[in-house]
Amino acid sequence: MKATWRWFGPSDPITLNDIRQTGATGIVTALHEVPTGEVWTEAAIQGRKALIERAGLDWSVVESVPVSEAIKQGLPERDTHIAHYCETLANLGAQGIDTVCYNFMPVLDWTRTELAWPLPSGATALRFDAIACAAFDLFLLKRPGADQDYAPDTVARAKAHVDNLTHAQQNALIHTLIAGLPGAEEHYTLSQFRSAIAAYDGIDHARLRDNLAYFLRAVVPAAEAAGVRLAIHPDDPPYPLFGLPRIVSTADDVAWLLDAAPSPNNGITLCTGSYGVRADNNLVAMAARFGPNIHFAHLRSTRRERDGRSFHEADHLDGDVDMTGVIQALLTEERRRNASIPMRPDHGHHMLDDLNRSMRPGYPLIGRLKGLAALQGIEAALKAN
Ligand code: CS2
Ligand code: MN
Repeated sequence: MKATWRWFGPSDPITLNDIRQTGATGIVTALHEVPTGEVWTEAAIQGRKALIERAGLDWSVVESVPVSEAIKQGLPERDTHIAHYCETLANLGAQGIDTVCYNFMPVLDWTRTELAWPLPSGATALRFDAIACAAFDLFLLKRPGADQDYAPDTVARAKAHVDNLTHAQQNALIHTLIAGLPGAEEHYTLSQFRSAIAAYDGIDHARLRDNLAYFLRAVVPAAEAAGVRLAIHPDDPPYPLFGLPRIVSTADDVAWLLDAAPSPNNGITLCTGSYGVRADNNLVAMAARFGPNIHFAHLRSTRRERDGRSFHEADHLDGDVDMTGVIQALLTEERRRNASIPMRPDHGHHMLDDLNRSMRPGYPLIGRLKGLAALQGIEAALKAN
């Protein structure tokens, strides 16, 4: 596999020279400074690519070219945004950048309730506590109709949870949930978040699927023409939140997506940590079944907690994901296509000197370095057999 590392651009405290020492040879990045819906010019792409290449690395994957809310909601401006998206794909292809990750999650990108959950070792992990999330939804956001989405005992536990929080802790929870984790393009205050959700009134699972199909029917031919592979990232967590539909959470969703615009260029990011939160997603089976359309892999492992909805980010080899089985399936696919699949360690624990430095939640230096080393060890062992 092509070992890659997510780099957030020139402002990232982890420099390209640092990344050279991690064992990664490819960079995963985006022009985060370009507003969603606008074109990435070939000159801007070329400039960023040259910076990466001067450090002795390649720009392997774009994560992400963000999809606008107008496209997700099917608003009239979507056609302009889709035309810009196609132009961006053409410009990336012209620069030889051939893999593009994106997601189709309404309003929020990935979501957690705790950014520094202490592990027994002294390192910290990201965690999603379904009760804390319900507490936010019911008692801080006060979303109309939210009480109908939760079982009575969840409402009671959420109430107890919020009553136990100080004002500062409540604000921290709000901030963690909606102010935007690394890579998310949208950042909300409470009132902005309420209006963003209200915009989805009348957009159910079926409508959102129609909007994704409309997008795919336009961008997949453009990706083919540009020589670019599209790789949709799954919903994280892989189920609806705040009454918003989510449509990229299961193997059936992937089968639907591939069928909506059949093409080798219409593919997925196999994010094992995201899909792995659902016990009904068999990651090894998914890696084998969708192999030809897997264009990018995010390898990390999550551990489900008692209620089946809460989870934390485990060590890369220690969660609910059969990482060895997944890597084996990806290596089989690499042999079939005679080309390597880019993978990154996705997130990592904050540990050792990570705890003394200011680093993006989930994107520490040492924690990801440890994850990458473990993953590469598995790959080497499997290849030696
Ligand atoms: C997150 C997101 O789980 C993840 O990988 O770090 O930033 C994710 O990369 C984006 O949602 C993909 O579009
Ligand atoms: Mn991921």
